[in-house]
Amino acid sequence: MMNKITFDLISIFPDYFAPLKLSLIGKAEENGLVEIKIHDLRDQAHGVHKSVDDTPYGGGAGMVMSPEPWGAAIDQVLASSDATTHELIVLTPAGEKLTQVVAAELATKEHLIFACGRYEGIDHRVTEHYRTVPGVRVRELSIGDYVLGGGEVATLVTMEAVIRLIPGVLGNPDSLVEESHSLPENVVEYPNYTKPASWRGLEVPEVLLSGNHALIKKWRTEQAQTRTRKLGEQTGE
Ligand code: 6GU
Repeated sequence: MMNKITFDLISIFPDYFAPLKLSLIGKAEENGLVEIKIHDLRDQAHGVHKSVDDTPYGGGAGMVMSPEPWGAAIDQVLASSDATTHELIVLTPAGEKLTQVVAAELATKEHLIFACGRYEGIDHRVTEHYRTVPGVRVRELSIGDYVLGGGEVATLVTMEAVIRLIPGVLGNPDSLVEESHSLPENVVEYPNYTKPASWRGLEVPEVLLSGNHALIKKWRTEQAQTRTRKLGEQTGE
């Protein structure tokens, strides 16, 4: 049997993960390629108000997530896992940028734990503590240079990027091979067309109808290079 990757997601909004039942990821779970377990952080909050946050030491705006519920939730996930190594992924705009290289690396792991912070983030001692726990690797990840309300959507993005790279998940693995040729130097693909050959007065480029595979390959490479150069001009790279 293929070794399956287990994903444990910890959040105060478990309903955010409903879309994981759909499409590619839903199919991957049905086929036993991944196992996804969702945990409500609030189950680990024990005060009368089941509070998971508090005011920041040193003052300042907003609230900080308390370390105790996070410690309890992560300990429980670790204790119920039979994996030998665990990646504790903490979603934060201050993290390392998620790239295709990072996604490909995560796709080789046996156990991924996603800690979804909200508010101004999680008490710093949580990552500090788990960095000292044997068998646990802590990875702080960001999905881009903008601020989200919490790590849940970033978790969905990261999971989609990772899960499609797991062997057996994609119907046609050739699409992964084509992608890998274009990474990381050249992340932009050539334009794609399908039937009809003429649509609203716009024609599919002749070369793609020619059946000349060498010529098609050359055209696609040129198109991808042109797109990559234009994107670079826009973003100042
Ligand atoms: Cl991982 N979290 C939050 N809150 N904002 C983000 C992010 C993560 N990545 C980009 N912006």
